[in-house]
Amino acid sequence: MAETEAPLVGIIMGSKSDMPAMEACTKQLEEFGVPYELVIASAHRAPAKVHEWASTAADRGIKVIIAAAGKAAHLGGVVAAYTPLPIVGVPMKTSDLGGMDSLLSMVQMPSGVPVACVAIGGAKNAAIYATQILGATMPEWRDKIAEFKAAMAEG
Ligand code: RP5
Repeated sequence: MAETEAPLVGIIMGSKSDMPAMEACTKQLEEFGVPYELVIASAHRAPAKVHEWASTAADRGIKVIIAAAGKAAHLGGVVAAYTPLPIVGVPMKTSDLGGMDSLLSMVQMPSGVPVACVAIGGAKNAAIYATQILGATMPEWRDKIAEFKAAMAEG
């Protein structure tokens, strides 16, 4: 990401242990050229940090948030409480329940507070989806997605 570019995607993850799995997300955003910012903040270990980051994200120019967390993965829902921005959750694979714990915690948000959710470990898809959300209103990113899909179709 160019230092001068204001981030459009905000990535938040519950632990630095989520970083290896989320490298597929940052790599894909970098391939698209989407500027992003990344923060590590746990909903249960650092709730004040989550609050501060989420409640100021829209004013910083962030358009969409990617929230990655594992186990009792309530991070996306907590972030959703503090921002009007759309949130894409990435449930982390876990050692105890294989990520089903993360998936169900994330995907089962009660009506009224949505968190979109990709597959367990679906970090790359989160990046693509976030870019598609940008593309809904910004032609530059819509074009990137169109190029990406055309390349996929060619195999
Ligand atoms: C969650 O708990 C994190 O998102 C991570 O996936 C999981 C385990 O965190 P660590 O104990 O590895 O820091 O908060």
